[in-house]
Amino acid sequence: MLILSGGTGTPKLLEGLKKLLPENEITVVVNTAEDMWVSGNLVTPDIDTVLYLFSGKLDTDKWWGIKNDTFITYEFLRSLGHNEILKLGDQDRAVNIMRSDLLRTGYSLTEATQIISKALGIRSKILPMSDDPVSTLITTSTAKMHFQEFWVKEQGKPAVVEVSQEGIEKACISPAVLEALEKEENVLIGPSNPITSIGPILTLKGMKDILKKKKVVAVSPIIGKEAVSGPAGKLMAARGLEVSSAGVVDCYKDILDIIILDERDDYGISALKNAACKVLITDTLMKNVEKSISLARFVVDAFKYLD
Ligand code: FO1
Repeated sequence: MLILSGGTGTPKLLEGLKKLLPENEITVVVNTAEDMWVSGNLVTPDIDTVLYLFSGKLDTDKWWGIKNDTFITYEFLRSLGHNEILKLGDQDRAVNIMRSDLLRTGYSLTEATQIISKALGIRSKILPMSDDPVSTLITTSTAKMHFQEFWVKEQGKPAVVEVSQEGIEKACISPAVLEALEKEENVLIGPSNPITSIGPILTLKGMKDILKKKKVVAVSPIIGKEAVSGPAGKLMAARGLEVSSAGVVDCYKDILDIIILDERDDYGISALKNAACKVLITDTLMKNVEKSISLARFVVDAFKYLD
């Protein structure tokens, strides 16, 4: 199975999938539009969450960073008056340093990710969506800023006027992702933010045309008129989309075969009664590992409807 991932929603489902499927049958294509250079090193939050999840290192209280990491460098930098936007743990920073060093030596982001992945003992394929830089920018009523500045520094509070992705027109799907897509029939879009986590992957040139030919199942990250977590609602509204599972289906129109809705999502269930895609209903709230595994099982079974 090939999974499109970003943020923290899809990694929760990946936690279940990796317990059900052989690790070498899992390929994760990851959003890179939230990547940011911090103090000279490239931080790739969505890739790292997946790397740390598969290597058993993820801090699953926050769903980013390494569990039991220390923050000695971050705190010392602060004491010197150097305030970083992202609170980077020491081990997490070590991964960022290794990645950035590999990039400076001439490796692509895909190659650097493969090297780190191997060093962490991971057998699943974790692939950045592109080797070209893309940045999600948020325009508020007073400023235009990087996604991390909006989400971490401003705590997602300012009203959002526009969401754009700098570099997306020039960015290409990486050769490794193209190769993986050639081999894989089943594509899962995890319950991540459709605008900033999944949106950049789908906007890459040619991606939607490839996915039209695949079996595509998505799990909605919205229940009723609210996102399960994160800024998805605010950002969907800024794009003029309805904040609902119907709005999610709108984002994935033309490529989606099945949408999985939460059993509490009365609004979505009724709004999608006559949807062009099939609608399946289950408990999608992954409050613990057991819930992640049962949703993962439901997702694996959903693809059988498309055989
Ligand atoms: N999220 C926060 O809310 N505060 C942080 O200080 C923070 C630091 C951080 C460092 C490394 C990393 O890989 C992720 C980090 N995140 C932090 C998470 C990140 O901002 C987002 O949750 C992801 O971009 C999700 O889409």
